[in-house]
Amino acid sequence: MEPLTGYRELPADTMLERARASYQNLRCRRTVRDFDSRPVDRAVIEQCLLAAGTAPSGANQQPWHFAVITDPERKSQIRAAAEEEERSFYNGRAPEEWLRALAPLGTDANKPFLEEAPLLIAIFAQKYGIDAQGERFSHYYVPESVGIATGFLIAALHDAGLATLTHTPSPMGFLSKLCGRPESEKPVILLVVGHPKPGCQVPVHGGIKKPLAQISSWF
Ligand code: IYR
Repeated sequence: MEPLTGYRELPADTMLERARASYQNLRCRRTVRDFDSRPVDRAVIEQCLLAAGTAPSGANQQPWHFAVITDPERKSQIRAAAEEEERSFYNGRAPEEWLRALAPLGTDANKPFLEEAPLLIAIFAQKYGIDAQGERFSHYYVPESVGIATGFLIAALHDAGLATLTHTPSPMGFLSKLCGRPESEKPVILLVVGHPKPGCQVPVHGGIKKPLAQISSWF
């Protein structure tokens, strides 16, 4: 054990002020699909990845890996593979109900942002660990842990003035090969990161959030 050093209690009014500021910052985040190609400083991304890596995880096993792709050739390969999957998704594989749910977003099989955005972060979940002897060991609460770390990452990128798209080409197995990741890891999210294109438009639908009374209850 060691002393808890990072925590400091805040006066009640400061607490409320900061909680409000945090909400006001996060409520401005919008998922963007139209990216400028301006590059982003690697040091900024590294700080955001470090922030993601502080997330709580099952048994502190940190069962995640973030593969950052900036190389145009690799981005093109990812776009080609993703669009192939998306074409089959939009042209038959997706059930009607799913397509109806997506209609307000206006998405289709075209994914130019996969080449236009300066960087893509492929997020991998480590289904199990491999020890120094090459033996497998169990990881616990993997989807929850990776989801929390991804949330931290999105919030850190937003705070740094970057826009993101939580993209989920389905299936996305092609990312394992393109990023050279082992069988023990499953790609779960392809986060598109960069600056929004000037004049970028976003769907009205995405900005409508459920009210507090609907998303919470108190006992
Ligand atoms: N992967 C597809 C479809 C898609 C699915 C969901 I759920 C979304 O919130 C958005 C899109 C695509 O990227 O177009």
